[in-house]
Amino acid sequence: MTPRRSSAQDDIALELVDLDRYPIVDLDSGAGAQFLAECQQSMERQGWCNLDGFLRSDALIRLNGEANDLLPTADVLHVKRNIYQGAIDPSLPQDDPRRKEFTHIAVQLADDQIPAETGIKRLYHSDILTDFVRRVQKKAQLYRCADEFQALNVVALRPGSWHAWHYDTTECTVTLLLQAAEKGGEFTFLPNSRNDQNEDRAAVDRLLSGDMSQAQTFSRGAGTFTLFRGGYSLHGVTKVEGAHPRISAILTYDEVPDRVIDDDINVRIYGKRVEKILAGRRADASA
Ligand SMILES: O=C(O)CCC(=O)C(=O)O
Ligand SMILES: [Fe+2]
Repeated sequence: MTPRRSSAQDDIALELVDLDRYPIVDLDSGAGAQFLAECQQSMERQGWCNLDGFLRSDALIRLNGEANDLLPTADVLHVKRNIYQGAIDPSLPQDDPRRKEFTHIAVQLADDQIPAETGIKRLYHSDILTDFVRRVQKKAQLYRCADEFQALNVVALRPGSWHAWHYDTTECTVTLLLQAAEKGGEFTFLPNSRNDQNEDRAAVDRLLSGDMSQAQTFSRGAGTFTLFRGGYSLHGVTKVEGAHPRISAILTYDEVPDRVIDDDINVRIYGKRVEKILAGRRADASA
């Protein structure tokens, strides 16, 4: 009888990730341990870790092709929200910029619209990848977000669109650029602009008023994998310019297992489609 291959050997990360450059398979010895230490230092020093060319070039073509094939089935979302994505701090004055709502328009596939067999879904479900993200973020436990809509998203920003400033509803986010904008479309953020107690309000207000001088931005080519603490770092994407959309995959993680997001937040983000799904479910439950 042929022995069953171990799940590590079946892990899609082994096929898609440029393991020569980014040895995420063995982080406990040699080149892998050194690489992990560098990522952790980058996270600690700067609040982010940027891995250019993380996907092998053939994998990038495949994942971007799949995203482009699926995107015509996606909804065009008009996402209107304040930066906290939920309740605004009522102690803030009415005209405080942090009470402001911003709108961005995105063609967006929610997790439930991305088939299990796609490369991006399989990559997100890779335990090797999740463990790598956990160790870079220095968490004792890290789980893929369990929310049926938010866990993994593919977001296309068309020319003229931006991604409005916000904090993510989960702490650790990875953004994987699948198709770069010709111009603009820069991922921009304030690393660790808040913690559980405080927020750097001066820096936040500056960004919200359009002053980008304190914000971190860096150009990222397609295939770049960026780790940061999205729940604690105010961020967004500048206006996309040129002829084609910018497409990124958003992979979310949480220290708490089985993390799901409140229905009202999901309805605010994903709109009518999700509202219908949730209402249908409530109707079934009360039938
Ligand atoms: O597209 C990106 O790089 C970031 C998008 C983002 O912040 C989000 O979807 O929460
Ligand atoms: Fe985000």
